[in-house]
Amino acid sequence: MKFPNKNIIGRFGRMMLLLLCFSFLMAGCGPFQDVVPEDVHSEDIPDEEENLVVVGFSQLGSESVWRTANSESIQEALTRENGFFLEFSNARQKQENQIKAIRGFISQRVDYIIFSPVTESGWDTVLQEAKDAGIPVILVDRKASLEDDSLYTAWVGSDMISEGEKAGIWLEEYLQKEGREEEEINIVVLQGTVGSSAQLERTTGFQNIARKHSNWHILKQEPADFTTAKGKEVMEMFLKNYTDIDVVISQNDDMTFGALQAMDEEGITTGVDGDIILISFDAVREALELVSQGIINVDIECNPEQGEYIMEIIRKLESGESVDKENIVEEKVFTQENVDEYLDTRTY
Ligand code: GYE
Repeated sequence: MKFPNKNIIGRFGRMMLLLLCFSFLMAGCGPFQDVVPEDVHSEDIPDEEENLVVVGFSQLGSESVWRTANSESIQEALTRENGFFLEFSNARQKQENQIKAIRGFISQRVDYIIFSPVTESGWDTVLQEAKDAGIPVILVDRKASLEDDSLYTAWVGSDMISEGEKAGIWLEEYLQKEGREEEEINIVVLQGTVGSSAQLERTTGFQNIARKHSNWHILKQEPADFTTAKGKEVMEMFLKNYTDIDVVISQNDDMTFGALQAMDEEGITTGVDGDIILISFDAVREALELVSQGIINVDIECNPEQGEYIMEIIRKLESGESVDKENIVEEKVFTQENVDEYLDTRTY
């Protein structure tokens, strides 16, 4: 076996620990009350013969349609039928909850920890604890900025700098097609959770392109936490402060939905025939429908279906094979021209 410390108590021992932790949790007095796994029931606790791979998953929250699809993809891959016992913990967008969940997984001696870090910094200590316990960590979706890269075994996610660049390149080409490449262009940006990979990298990527255009002016970038409610609030503020917005960039679809409500209330239209150019990220079904209707100009896809990749990585590690450290998922760009052929098959 690859991770020798785990053999000290063996898989059966870990099942017993899991059972013990679970009874604590049910009694409401255990160390994990704040990180109650959502899907664990006493009859689900695996027995020794099943020989399941126990995985603790700290998901950062449930703030967006994308996030729900990401959780589902992982839950659908790491099933009992596929040989896994998955403990799911929702951190509700709080780093402290994720740290608690990870510590809980360590004391249960799970076989693997997977987690999506809400923000990039602040993980060195807890991941060192996981390493010391001999538990491999697989990062999913967002990244962690670590002093020591050996604190995680693999990462599965998107190239979000490239996503930001795709948004910039699309805008470049669009303005050119419209004969507006010389015009002064005012841009506002609804950003995601401050310090998250998605916010940092999409911002950097777009700026990589924007800096080539002295006539593009980013009037304001304001965080709206990836939620519809915040997206609406921040867009209202933009509309109050700026009367000459040409482009709205929203770093996810949920904020876009909120921004659209705010603009609609002011009688402002968006999209191919609208007053404002609207650029979004994620490409969930409801947003793709708005692309098809010409209300969102372009949606840069971010692919949440990462469960299969994680399953493959764990299977390889279980059989002693090496794995790639970085695993980037495939993504497209959707406009009115190509969106209809993908709409039918979009499940989230
Ligand atoms: O774009 C957003 C979510 O980290 C890529 O997080 C993810 C982002 C996604 O809340 O909708």
